[in-house]
Amino acid sequence: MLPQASSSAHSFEILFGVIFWFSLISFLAVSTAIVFFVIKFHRTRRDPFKTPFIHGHTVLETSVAVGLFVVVMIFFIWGWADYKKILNAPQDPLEINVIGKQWLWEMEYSNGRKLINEMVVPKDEPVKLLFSSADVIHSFFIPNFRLKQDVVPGLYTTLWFQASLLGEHPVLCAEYCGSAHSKMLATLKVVSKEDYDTWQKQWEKAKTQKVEEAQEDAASMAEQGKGLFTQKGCTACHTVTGQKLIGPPLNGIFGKEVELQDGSKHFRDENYIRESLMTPGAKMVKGFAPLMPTFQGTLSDSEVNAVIAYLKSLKE
Ligand code: HEC
Ligand SMILES: [Cu+2]
Repeated sequence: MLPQASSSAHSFEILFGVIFWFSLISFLAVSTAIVFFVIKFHRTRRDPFKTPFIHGHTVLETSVAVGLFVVVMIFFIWGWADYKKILNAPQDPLEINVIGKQWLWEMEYSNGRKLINEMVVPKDEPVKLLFSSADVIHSFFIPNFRLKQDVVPGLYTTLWFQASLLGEHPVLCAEYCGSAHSKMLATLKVVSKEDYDTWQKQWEKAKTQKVEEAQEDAASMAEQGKGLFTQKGCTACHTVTGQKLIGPPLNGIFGKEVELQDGSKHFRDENYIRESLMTPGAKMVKGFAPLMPTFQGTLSDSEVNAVIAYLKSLKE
């Protein structure tokens, strides 16, 4: 059996066991009874007697029906009581955003720290996961915790737990989501509260240092943006050398004004570029046709940031 690594794992497993063994024993009892009756009441072709007419037995039938109803209600009420415990998280849990996308899990902590396919949580502390999907339906499944939650596009779903066992626990995607579905794996690391705090503090310290090296960072982001510019097909319509194609050239545009179709002028800042990518029709550059496709859903937030950094880095 898998280890029971969360506060709810034990009670779920007891209920699961009760239902499993009850079903298995009932199944064996019914099958045995069928075989027994088939043999006992078997008649050969030569047997001259017709099957006797059997009258119903109201008391027996009613008691079987009532008995089964009671059993089902016990399972239902028991299951509901357990389920109610995982419905609402206790006050002030540690919240982690989890984004499911083809084919990885992205975790984002409230301090901005992002991890791919890896989650670190403190032991014995309530943790609440807030799920969203970037594409199709996924399902976040932690077998050792006996917990699973669907991750649905356009909808926030949640799950909370209290990890009770230090160590690494596998996380799987439990909803078929495309060709690499089976590789959509993550690791959930449970560490002590002290280790968790130092883990976060170290990162926060490193981040502050990084801000000081922001210059270098911007350069690498621009580099990433340059790659995306070719990968995402921008080069089909845009140059960065001043020539017009289907779209206007994009060198040296950042921070300058653009003349729009209706004759008005607009300052090209980050929001303008972002809007050009997400809703290209919102502000049309004068002299061009509305041919740019939207990159909503194709470019992630951080990719848009990289493209902006690249456009910023281009001089006239
Ligand atoms: C199918 C052709 C096409 C593709 C592909 C395309 N664009 Fe465009 N783009 C245009 C056209 C046409 C315009 C001008 C009309 C408008 O404003 O929508 C434009 C406008 C823009 C503008 C505003 C330009 C200005 O002078 O203010 C930006 C920024 C831009 N595109 C960036 C991109 C980026 C980045 C990509 C790739 C991720 C991209 N475009 C892909 C056709 C395209
Ligand atoms: Cu998936």
